[in-house]
Amino acid sequence: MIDHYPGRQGGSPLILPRLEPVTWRKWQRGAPLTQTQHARWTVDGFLVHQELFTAAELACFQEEAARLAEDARVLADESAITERGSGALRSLFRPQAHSALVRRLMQDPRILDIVEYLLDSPVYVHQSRINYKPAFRGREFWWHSDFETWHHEDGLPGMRTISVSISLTDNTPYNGPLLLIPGSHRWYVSCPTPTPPDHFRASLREQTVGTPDEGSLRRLAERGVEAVTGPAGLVTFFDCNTMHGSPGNITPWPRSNLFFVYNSVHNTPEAPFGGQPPRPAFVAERRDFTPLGRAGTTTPA
Ligand code: 6CS
Ligand code: FE
Repeated sequence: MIDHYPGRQGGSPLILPRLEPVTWRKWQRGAPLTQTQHARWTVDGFLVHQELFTAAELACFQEEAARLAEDARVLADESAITERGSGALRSLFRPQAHSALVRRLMQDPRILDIVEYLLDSPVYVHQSRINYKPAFRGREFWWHSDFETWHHEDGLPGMRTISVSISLTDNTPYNGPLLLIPGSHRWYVSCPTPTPPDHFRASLREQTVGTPDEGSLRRLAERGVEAVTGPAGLVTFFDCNTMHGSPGNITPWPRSNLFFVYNSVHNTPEAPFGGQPPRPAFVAERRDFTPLGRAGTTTPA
C-alpha cells in the first residue's frame, strides 16, 4: 500500500504538493454552480453558497438540532462529544442515526448535485456531525486539514472528499466562525507526531496530533485567512484538504453548524495509513458505500 501522503512517523514537518485534481470536472453550461463559483472552488478550495434553503427549511433544521441536543438517549451515546471542562455538548456525530430529517437532508439534490459535479463521482457520507459550539463554552478547533486525519486515522487514500457545512445559527466575527485558508488545499502538510492509540477519544475534544506546525501555517496563510460569516443558512463547501479551524466562543450566542462529509465511491477507506486500528463507525463509515441520491438508493433506510 503506497502512501502518497506520508506523516505521523516522527522527523520534521514537510509540505508536499497535492496529487489529485481539485475539481474533477471542468465547468460547462448546465452545471449546478456558476462558472465564478467553480473558479472560486478551484482557486480557493472552498465556496460559500447563500440561500440554498428556505427560511422555513432552516427553521426545521434548527429545531431538529435543538431536539437532538436535549434528547437524553442521544446525549448518552458515544457519538455525543462534550467540551473539556464544562461538559457542554461540543459535537454530535452521525446525527442521521437519530433523525429522519437529517437522513433526507444529507441526500438533498441541492447539495448532492454540486458535490457530485465537483468530484465527478457518485458519493456516500464518510462522516457527519453537528458542531454546537455552545454559547460561552464552545472551545476552539485548532488549525487542521481534515484529510490529514481521514488519511492517517480512517485510511482514505486520496483527496476526493468534500465537506458541506450548513450554518444553523448566525456566524458572526465574534462567536467562533469557521476560518479557512484560501489556496491551502493545494499543499499537503505532513505532521510528524505519531498517532497515539485510541487517539479519537482525545482529538474530537482537542486535536493536538495531526496539526500543522507554525512555520507551515505561516507559509500557507500568505494569502490570508477567510472567516465564514453571515446569517444562519449559509452553506459552505470546502475541500477535504483546505486548512481550517475555528476560535472559541465566549459570546452569549451559539455557533452551530451541521456538516456532511461526502466521499467519492472511488476513494473508499483502506487500512489507516497511521498504523493504528480504524476509528469507530460513528466517526468514519467503513461498510456501506452505497451512492446517495439519484446515483444510488433514493430513499433512506
Ligand atoms: O477527526 C475528525 O474526523 C474530525 N475532526 C476535526 C477537527 N475536523 C473533522 C472531523 O470533524
Ligand atoms: Fe475539520
